[in-house]
Parts: sequence; C-alpha cells; structure tokens
Amino acid sequence: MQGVDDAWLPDGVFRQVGTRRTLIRGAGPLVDTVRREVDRACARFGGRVVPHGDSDLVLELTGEDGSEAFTYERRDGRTTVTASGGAGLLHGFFHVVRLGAAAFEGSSERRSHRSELALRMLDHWDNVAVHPVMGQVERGYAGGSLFWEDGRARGDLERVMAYGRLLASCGINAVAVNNVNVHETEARLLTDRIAEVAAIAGALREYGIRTHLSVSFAAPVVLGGLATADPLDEGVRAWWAEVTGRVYAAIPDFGGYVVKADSEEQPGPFAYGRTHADGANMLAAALEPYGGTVHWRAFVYDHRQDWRDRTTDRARAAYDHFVPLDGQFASNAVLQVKHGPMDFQVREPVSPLIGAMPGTRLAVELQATQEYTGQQRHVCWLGPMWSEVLRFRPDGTPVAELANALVAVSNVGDDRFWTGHPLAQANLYTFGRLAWQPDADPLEILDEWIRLTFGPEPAAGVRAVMEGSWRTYEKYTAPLGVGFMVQPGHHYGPSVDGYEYSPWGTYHFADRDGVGVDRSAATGTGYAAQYAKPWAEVYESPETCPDELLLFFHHVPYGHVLHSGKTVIQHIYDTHFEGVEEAEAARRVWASLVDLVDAERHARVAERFEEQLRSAREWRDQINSYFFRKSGVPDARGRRIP
Ligand code: GCW
Repeated sequence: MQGVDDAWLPDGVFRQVGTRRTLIRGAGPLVDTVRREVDRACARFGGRVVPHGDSDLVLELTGEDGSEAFTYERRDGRTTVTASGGAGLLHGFFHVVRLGAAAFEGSSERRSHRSELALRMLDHWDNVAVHPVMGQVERGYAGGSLFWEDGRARGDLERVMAYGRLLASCGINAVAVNNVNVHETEARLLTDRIAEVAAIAGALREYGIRTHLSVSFAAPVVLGGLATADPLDEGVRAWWAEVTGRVYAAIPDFGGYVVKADSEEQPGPFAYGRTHADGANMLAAALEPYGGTVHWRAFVYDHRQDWRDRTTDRARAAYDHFVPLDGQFASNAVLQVKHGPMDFQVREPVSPLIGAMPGTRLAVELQATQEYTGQQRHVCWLGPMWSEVLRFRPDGTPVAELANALVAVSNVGDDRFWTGHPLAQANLYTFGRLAWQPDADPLEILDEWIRLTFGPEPAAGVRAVMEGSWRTYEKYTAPLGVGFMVQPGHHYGPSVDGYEYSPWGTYHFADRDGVGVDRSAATGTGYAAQYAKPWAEVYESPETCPDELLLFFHHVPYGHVLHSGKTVIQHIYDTHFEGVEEAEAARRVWASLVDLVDAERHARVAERFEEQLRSAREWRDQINSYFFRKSGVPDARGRRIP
C-alpha cells in the first residue's frame, strides 16, 4: 500500500512462493485469500498458479471444519500444506512464506501444526471520537486509530485489510476494535452504529480475524432507556438478548464482548449489589445462542485509596475480588487477567489470580502498547518478559497451559510504520508468534522477525540493538520490581514521588532507611500468601525472593545485600549507569547500520534514539539523586550523581 510500511511482509518475502508453480485445491473465502496472495506473489516474481499437474507447492483444503491447524511436509521435491479449515490453510501458507527458501529444499516429514491457544487477540484501546484527555487511542503511541476516523469507521478499509494480513501472518485471530473505557459515542457502536463495526469486521474477515466489541455495562440505561442495568433484571436480560441478536444479524461471526466493569469509573454490577459473575453471566447468556464469548476483565481495584492506609494493597485486589467467584462463571465467560497484579510495569510477578481459579476460563492480558515501557520512543522488545510470564508455573502447570486465550493491548495506529517506533513492530509480531506457540524461544522469533523485515545484512546489528532492550529499559527506570516512579497521568519519564501521595495505590515507601513494599504474610499486606507453594514461600522472605522482585515484596534497608552480592543502593546506582551506557551502545550500533537499512526507517529509529537517550539520562539522574539524597550513601565507585 502506498506510503505505508510493509513491516515484516515486504515483497521479497514472497519471492520463493512467487517464483514457483503452486496448485491450490479447495474452495471458500479463505482459499480465495490464499489464491490472491499466491497470484500477487507470482505476478511479482514470475511463477504461476497451476490448475493441476506438476507443481512445487500444493495448498489443499480438505474440508471446512473451521480448524486453524495445518500439516506441512516436503517430499520428492514437492512441498504440501493441507488443512481441514480455511484458516488452517492461510496459516499454512504463511508458514511456507516464513520459511522462505527452506520451504523448497531437502525434505521434511509430515507434521501437523496447531496453535496452543485457541484465541489470540488484540485489544485496541481506540476511541471513535478523539477523547479530550486520552486522545484517539488511549495509551496509543502510533498516531490515530486504524479503524476510526473523523468520528466514524474509515470509508477506505484497505489499511484495515492490510492490518488483518499482518496479523494473520503472525497467527493473531481476533481483534477488539474499541477501547475498554467505553465513552458515550463508542457505546453506540453496539446498537445504532453496528453497521460501522460490521464494515470493519468484513475487512478483517478476509484474513480470518474475528471482531469483538467493548461494551458498556450501563448500555441498557444509556442506550436502551431502561431504569436499571441490573444483571438479574428480566428486562435488562431481554434487552441484551435482543441487542446481541441484532449484532449477530450484522456480523454472523462476531466474537463477543469485552467488558471493563467496576474499574476506574466504568459502570458495573456492584451498583446493583450483584457480583461480577452475575454481570458476566448475563452477557454470556445473551451471546451463548450464537457461540460468542464475553471477556470480563479482572482489573478491578480501589483507585481512590488513602495513601496513609497501609493495609489496602492494590496488588491483592484482583485475587480478592475474583477467587471467591471461581466456578460461578458461565462456560462462555472468560476472565481476562492482566499478567501482573498491578499494571503492566516493566517488572512484576505473575498475577496470583492466574492458576487460582481452576473452574473459570482464563485469558491472560499483555500490553504491547508501551505505556510503561518507553511509549514507543524507547526500544523495548518485550519478548523475553512475555515468554517468562507464559513459562511461569504458578502451581506446576505453565501459564500458557492454564490460559484459554492470550490477549495484548495493541500498539498499532495509523502511523506509516504502524507502531510509531519501527522496532516496536517486533512486539506485535512476537506476541502473535508466542500466542501460537508459547514455548517458542523468543530470540528465535526475534531473529525470524528481523530476517523477514530487514533481510540478512543488518540482522546481527538489529539483534544487538533489540535483544537486551527490555532489561536495559528496566535498568534505567524503577528498580528491583518496585514499579511506577513515572510522571502521573501520561506515565512517560521519571517522577519518583509522582504517585507516592496519590489515591492510585502505587507506592514505593522510600525513606531515609530503605525502600519497597512489604507484601509478606508475616509483617506486610499478606499478598505473598495469595500464591500457591512454592511461590508463597519463595516470595515471603527477602532471603529467597528473586532480586528483580525484591522491592515488590519487601521493604528493605539500602544496605540489604542482594543475591548478586551488591547492596540495594549500589545496585540502584550501578544499573542506572549501565542502563544508559547500554542505550548509548545500542544507538551507536543502530547508527552503524545506516547503509543496510532503508533510509526512512533508519531515520525514524535514529530520531527516536535521541529521545530515548535524553529520557534515559533523565531517569538515571533523577533516580540516583533521589536515592542518594534519601540514603546519604555515596556511590562506591565515586561517579557523579547530580
Ligand atoms: O494501565 C491503565 C491505563 C488505563 C487503562 C487501564 C485498563 C484502558 O493507564 O489507560 O484504561 O489500565 O487497563 O483498563
């Protein structure tokens, strides 16, 4: 598409398919999509689609059961993909594309590929109307919305289709098209504006992506004119049933609703003395006849707490609210839990809610949009963090196996590079690939993304810039899992005490003697006891708690010695100096790639690096000065702390 970056699908990636003879068998909308893709590649590179006979590549649909699985094999000089569902054929096609030349060399046994997680979804926090404080995309760092423009769904859906193509090629199969904070205009998407959602759904469907919608729990009152939104009220239930019927009339393969209720001012069942299970189940009942699902978010906490009150702990909230409801949720209600107990910090423990509700379907929510990880001005590849989350075993079983769905808050907008920072595309890609195969090595995914996006020449340099970027970011920002210390409101840049005396429940409690939050059961908020063994014990004591989470779980003196052998205060100084040095080194590597990367992409990243460096130094100096002034302990290495 003119003027828009082709991300990890530049033309060259299709060369191998495009120079060969391909036989396509089967019929259906997604087979048509595959055929279009192959035709396009052949038009560019001189191969052709053959109706029968000799071929290098066979793409065969053997049925239509909706499955996303496919088989792949190479034998006697021919590569064959079969699938029993159109989506499977599409995934198989992109598998061949990703393999490149390797798909047409040697031989490989027939192997079946299927996604670990049935639902791999992006939640867009897009508003239709530009919000006065949050802008069009809440926590968006890539321009305006891809879906909504000038107060309505885009007329030209070519870009949306190109987006669907990118998503399908990395394995994503669902998108929620509006913000979970549902404002007045957006509430209407459910009813009188459903045709706009249907238009977007039509474009995404071309690539096998299902559309979901965030709805307001108060819709029966706000849109329906009812006196109540009580989930047990018959009139309310009938209203939802009827409205949902109309949604499905417009979008037959509609995925379902996403709901943020009783959270940060959004309406919910508490107003009627009902539980979250009552609320979710009402919507589940409305969706059930059509096979839809409600994603009910567990991000429920008191955002008006008194900072003087040391007994309330925001980290405890989701578990305390939801665990007592285990077993009460309908089978098409999915509890959507943020991966950490707080809010997408650069380092958090895995939420203790994950694994604690065996009788409830679970979606784990990640944040691709870099709200707390550099806002797409800093390079911060999140693959290693997400992989750690997915591999974590709360109680023997890894998170990826406990979850039914993996969701990420999208980092995409109408920016020509999709994600503002071109290297942030890797987060989108990594999310899709990890959701498909959660035990994949994230570094292999990164290499794959680099190879597709940049080709071989700059690969080693790009890898050097990106592979450690999350840990680098962690080093120069809030230390040892303590979190926040960001500017209130927009959350960019340092402000150590920015939230310290606020109602948001995100404190670090630094004083002249020490820092951190005591979440032990023995002397603190008891949060550590929300975990099953062994974690409850591991986190309970500063002796066994992993260094990187120490200040999340414990308030310790500055002289406390970490497992690394350093004191907490020296760790703070050292990591902050190192983090900036690492960012400086990454910038130099990027500069050296100038002749190996296309000019515009190179320039955009180079420009972002200037800001990253400025900001990283700001972080280093504020954090180091703050803790030097509080503690009075000098840097053992005598470096200058302003
Ligand atoms: O992290 C916070 C964000 C809010 C967001 C909220 C949520 C959509 O600062 O902007 O609102 O989380 O996840 O609901």
